[in-house]
Amino acid sequence: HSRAAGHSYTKYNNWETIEAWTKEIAAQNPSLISRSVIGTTFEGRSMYLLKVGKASSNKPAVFIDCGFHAREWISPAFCQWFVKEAVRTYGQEAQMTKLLDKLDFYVLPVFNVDGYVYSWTKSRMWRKTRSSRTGSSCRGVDPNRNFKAGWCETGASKDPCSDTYCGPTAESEKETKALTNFIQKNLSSIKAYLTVHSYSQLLLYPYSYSYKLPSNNAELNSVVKAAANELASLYGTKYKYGPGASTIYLAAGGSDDWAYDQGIKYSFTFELRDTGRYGFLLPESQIQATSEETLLAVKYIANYVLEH
Ligand code: ING
Ligand code: ZN
Repeated sequence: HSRAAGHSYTKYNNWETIEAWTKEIAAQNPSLISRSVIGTTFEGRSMYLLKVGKASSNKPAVFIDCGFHAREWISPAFCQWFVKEAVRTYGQEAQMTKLLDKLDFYVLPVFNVDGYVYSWTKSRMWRKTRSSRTGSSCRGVDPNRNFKAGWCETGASKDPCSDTYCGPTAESEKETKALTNFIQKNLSSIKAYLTVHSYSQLLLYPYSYSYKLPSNNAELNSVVKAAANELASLYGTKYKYGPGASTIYLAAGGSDDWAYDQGIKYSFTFELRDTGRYGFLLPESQIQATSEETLLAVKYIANYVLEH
């Protein structure tokens, strides 16, 4: 397990601690984890990606990112938990062993690193990236409005001061570009895309940029229904599920819609606990339960993808 100074799976860790953790967990589990850098943020920080799985040729992959939005701290906490559980239960638990033998998980523990740091040091409720542009003193772009998927057509703002600012152009953000580059380079192996947000307890699939339904709507609906049942089986936590537009709201430029339109037919957005009592300020005492229940849903989806 990780011995990064001050790191805890049941606490929210700051960026410096998470960064050290990515290095440690990879160093301590060389046969299961390798670390790479897929890009650099606006402020110059590294975007680390952990590839988790037993080495073997031509494996399919499941991509999971956390920390799109700075204030959604439970999301990076889940990605860390996921990696810990993968290495802890490999060779111990049948399902995880099978998953890691047969597929790779690409885990991006914090996508919006600059925003995450800002939410720790300056403004707890920060959401966006931290990029600046000429013509406005407001900073940041909503990374989940910045993808080339009906970009800025609906449910997004052209005002740089808005929390849902879509950016000056699609993929204007270095963080967005790093992710789309990686996924496009690895499109032949990536079978599923999972992006983890909070809060609202939802399991969403495309589309969010329009009310149109994906071609495999019926299949995706049965997958999220079963995944939500798995999740609820542990502590009874209830999730709603369905296409983004009709389940929450119309919002263009999201990463799940973009990934789906790239041909990744299993593309999902998780909105973790809670439903608003604590909202983004989910207490650390709920990290373990939230992560354990979410893990069941993720494993269900990964196993489904492996068998289809
Ligand atoms: N919710 C997401 C948001 O970016 C979403 C919901 C999902 C929008 C998929 C578009 C596509 O608004 C949170 N909490 O960030
Ligand atoms: Zn979010």
